[in-house]
Amino acid sequence: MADSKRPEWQESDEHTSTYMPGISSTHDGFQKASSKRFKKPKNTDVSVQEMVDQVIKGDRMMLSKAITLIESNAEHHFKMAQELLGQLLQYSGKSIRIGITGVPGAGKSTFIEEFGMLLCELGHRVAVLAIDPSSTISGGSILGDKTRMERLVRNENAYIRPSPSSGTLGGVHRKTRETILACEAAGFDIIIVETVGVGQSEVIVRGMVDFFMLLTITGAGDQLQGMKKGIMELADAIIVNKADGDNKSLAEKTRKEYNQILHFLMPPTKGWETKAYCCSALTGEGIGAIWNVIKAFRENTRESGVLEERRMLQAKEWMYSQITERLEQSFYQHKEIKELLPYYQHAVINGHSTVSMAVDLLFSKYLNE
Ligand SMILES: Nc1nc2c(ncn2[C@@H]2O[C@H](COP(=O)(O)OP(=O)(O)OP(=O)(O)O)[C@@H](O)[C@H]2O)c(=O)[nH]1
Ligand SMILES: [Mg+2]
Repeated sequence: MADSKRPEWQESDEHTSTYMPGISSTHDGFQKASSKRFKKPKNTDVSVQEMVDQVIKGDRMMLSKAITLIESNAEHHFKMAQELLGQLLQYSGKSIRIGITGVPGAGKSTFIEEFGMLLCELGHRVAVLAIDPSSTISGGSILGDKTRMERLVRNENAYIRPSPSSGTLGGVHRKTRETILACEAAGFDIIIVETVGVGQSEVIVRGMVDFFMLLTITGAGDQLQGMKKGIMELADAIIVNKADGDNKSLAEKTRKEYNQILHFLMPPTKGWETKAYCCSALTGEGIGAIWNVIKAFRENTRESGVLEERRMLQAKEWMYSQITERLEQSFYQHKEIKELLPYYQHAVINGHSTVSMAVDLLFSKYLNE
């Protein structure tokens, strides 16, 4: 690798250096010395520039490395990842970004497999990403699911990436958004972001996609009542899945019930009416019609400018949410604040200080570094 290709910050500090095992650029000195005695490591190290070059050619292995870099929590990897993304940005943005949510067992994985296969057959390249709120707590990951998407996993036009398995929801949010950009730069023109429907993560996914759909099932008289209106208000389509066999007529009835409720809700996308549809992820019936709905949505929102407006707003909101998160981290990790906080908290709880007074004093400390 030519040294001239290295960005400045890579050369500046040997210790926070660019050398990430299995991912990063080569420490030339090390390799020269070591190559005499050791075999060259299997996982050849690569520079950011090489990664960019390969990712934009659509190299999946390099895309995986790039995403691993994006997901890394190490500070110097963060810098590398930003350098990488800075260069990939110009190639991104050209996909349709689709979000899918639904309670466990609604059939999300089955649906994505069937839907993804259809899109691949139509000549698209599909990337499937996941946000799993439980993994941020447990450290586990839902997409052991690769096994449930067997056909899609093997399809060379599909790329499935499990949820980042650690970090705060905010951190996972950043990683997934940046992974979307990397996948787009690698030529994936349809990005599907899946999340289990359990609250906060729907709002996060809604904020990073163009089209958001709620996958649901029948048997839902009570479920309909109990379903948070809030989630329905985020959706551009509601899909009643498992409309097959004996369940078909019930699914149709449920679809109508949803449409009745939707009639009274404010749709999330200007100029687009959210409606309910039926499908069977198992038989594939109705899946093609859902793709037609998404295509119509894209046409409609492109023409009206709503799509562009949404993406601009999303980028803006993302920026502010990152600023808020950084500020919060910086405050709570501040050495003196960490020490003082318990005392002020105690004072507030016991009525010795007003909240405003305590906060004011803490901020004076924080800002007077
Ligand atoms: N009859 C029928 N069964 C389905 C359909 N879609 C999914 N299933 C079944 O429903 C069960 C759950 O499907 P999954 O695709 O794993 O559901 P999921 O939403 O991904 O579930 P989690 O990953 O746990 O959140 C499986 O046994 C599927 O075979 C469908 O359209 N019809
Ligand atoms: Mg699943």
